[in-house]
Amino acid sequence: MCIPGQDGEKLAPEVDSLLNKEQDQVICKKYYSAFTDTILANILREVKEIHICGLMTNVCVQATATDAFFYGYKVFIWTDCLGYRSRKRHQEALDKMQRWYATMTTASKCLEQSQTATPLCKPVLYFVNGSIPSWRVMMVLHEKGIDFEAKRLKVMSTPKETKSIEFLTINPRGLTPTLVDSDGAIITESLAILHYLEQYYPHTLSLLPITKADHIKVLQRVQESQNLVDIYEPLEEIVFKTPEHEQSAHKSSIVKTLTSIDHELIFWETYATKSMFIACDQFTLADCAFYPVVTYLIHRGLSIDKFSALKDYVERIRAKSSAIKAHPRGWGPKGGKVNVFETVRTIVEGCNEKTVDLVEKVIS
Ligand SMILES: N[C@@H](CCC(=O)N[C@@H](CS)C(=O)NCC(=O)O)C(=O)O
Repeated sequence: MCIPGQDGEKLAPEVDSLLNKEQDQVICKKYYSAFTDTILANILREVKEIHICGLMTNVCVQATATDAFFYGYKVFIWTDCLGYRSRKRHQEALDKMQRWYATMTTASKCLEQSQTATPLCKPVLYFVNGSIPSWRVMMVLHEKGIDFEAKRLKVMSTPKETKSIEFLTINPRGLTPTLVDSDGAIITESLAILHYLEQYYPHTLSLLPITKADHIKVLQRVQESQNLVDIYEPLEEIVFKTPEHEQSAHKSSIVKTLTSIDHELIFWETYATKSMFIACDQFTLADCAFYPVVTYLIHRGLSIDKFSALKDYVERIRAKSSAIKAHPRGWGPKGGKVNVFETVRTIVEGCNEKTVDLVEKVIS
């Protein structure tokens, strides 16, 4: 019997060894049909074909195949991967399914077909290296194990590759990330792409929690992650876009911005204290939206030493393989060539003691 927590519930070692623990989703069912009282139909929203194997043919397999047919899938039964007690009942079930709604096939036939099939073209992600929005999308693509082609556009050279005619015809704003999906659908805006990938790649690892309470937190945190980006932005304007001799005119804006960053980080420290990941105890879209933001700021010289839960959180995510794969190319642990936080500290150095103290408190 498959009693939760007991040996009967475990997958056979041959099946277990084929599982990709990071990508494959295992769903426990309580009824004959795998669709009854599970999230299977939700996960397979965009899927057209369903292939069924398992046991027993005339019980769970047949019940699942019947439901799959009524959900509108094209149903395939792998006849060489079925288990049964009575050959007669097994054969009767196969005949019935074949007569009404299912196509009989075998594992080897499907494997052969998948090897000879022309590969589908991959989604293409246009990205700028080290940009927070592109980084977010890469995290999701890697976490969900979606095979994609990454096309890097250079923005430091003139003219910028993001403003080429070719790219502007794909995204008239000339901004990355821009995702061109394998069916030609074009989607821009990092946070919108995150939700798009979750919705249109449902057969991959889900990055949304099942419970309503956690789902709400994820939706909120994804949006909130942009707060920190928007608050920090003036510092980049001052450091990268303002001539050096004019920078000191922005002292009060620097102090205001640093104070706001500190205030914003207190929220994230609280979130990091409450759960394993930034929205709940599951790695979700919220982590993909937020982790690149905080890691970017650290790269630019922000210290989060005083936010111990946040610091632990960053270390935990940094070790994940999706974070390693999505990490901007050429970025080492030492931080960027321009230390924005250090630069603004030197700009406000001439301020009164109270202001300098405040700045020190925020950045160290
Ligand atoms: N709100 C957009 C912002 C996109 C954006 O500003 N992308 C920048 C990189 S951070 C870009 O592609 N810039 C190209 C350019 O400046 O030409 C998003 O979240 O996707």
